[in-house]
Amino acid sequence: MVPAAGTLITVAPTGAEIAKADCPQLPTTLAELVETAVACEAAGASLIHIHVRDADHRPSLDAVLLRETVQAVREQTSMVIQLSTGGSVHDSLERRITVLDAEPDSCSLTCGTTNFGDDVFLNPHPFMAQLYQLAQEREIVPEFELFDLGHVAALRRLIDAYGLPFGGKVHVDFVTGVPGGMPGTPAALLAGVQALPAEVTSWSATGIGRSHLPIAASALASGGHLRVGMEDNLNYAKGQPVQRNDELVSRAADLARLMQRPPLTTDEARDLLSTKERRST
Ligand code: KMH
Ligand code: ZN
Repeated sequence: MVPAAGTLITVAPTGAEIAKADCPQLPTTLAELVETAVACEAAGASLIHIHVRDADHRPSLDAVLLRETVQAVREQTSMVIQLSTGGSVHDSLERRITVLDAEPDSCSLTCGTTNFGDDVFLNPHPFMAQLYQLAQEREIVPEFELFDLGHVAALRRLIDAYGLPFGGKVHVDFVTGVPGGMPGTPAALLAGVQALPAEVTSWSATGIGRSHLPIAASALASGGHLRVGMEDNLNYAKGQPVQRNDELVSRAADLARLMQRPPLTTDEARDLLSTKERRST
């Protein structure tokens, strides 16, 4: 892997787990999401990982909402747009795969089933294989989400069976600290990094909750990129709830600059991931 000179900062602003009623500052409407995207791009994010919510602020995989969201964020920012295919733990595999119809630049692709708190986040191999091949066909770049060390082996199996993603790059994201997945510790993260297949061209990491900052620091120190956002962490510091996603992005950008690996521009992010140009000129 070529050492990264800059830092890809991904923002995951909403997620599917937190209720609006419990966290009114969570961006759940299209207007809030677009406003968040614009602020996060200005703060240094170049990739946005999106889950959409319906009019009642509940997680949704509605095709119209997804299309409208991709279109609006594409019009208002130049960030790489990644739609979640993970959805919520209650979404069916059949519905989750339809997310690609909204023509995002990128999609998440989780490399295995994981205990997710008291729930199960289901990703059987045939689903992963189907999603991977559909992403190749639609020229959408997958981001392989690795919640556990075994997911690295599942990624190896996918590449062996189906070759490289569209664009030829392989970008993975370690999601650490989920109750049931790999712990949010530097040791666990580095074990995952050391096991990555040679085909991987870049990796990022996020730590859920309290592991957010230690994982960000470990990733930066080890040549990785960063994912931050309210999907993963609702506290800026002890006793200080996050008010806006761009607070987390600004802090990540400061850390990256401090480590002499400044945030990538959106064009640099597109190069890193080899996404297809879908913006109209
Ligand atoms: N909401 C989690 C069950 C993804 O976006 O692909 C799954 C998730 C991963 O958030
Ligand atoms: Zn997600």
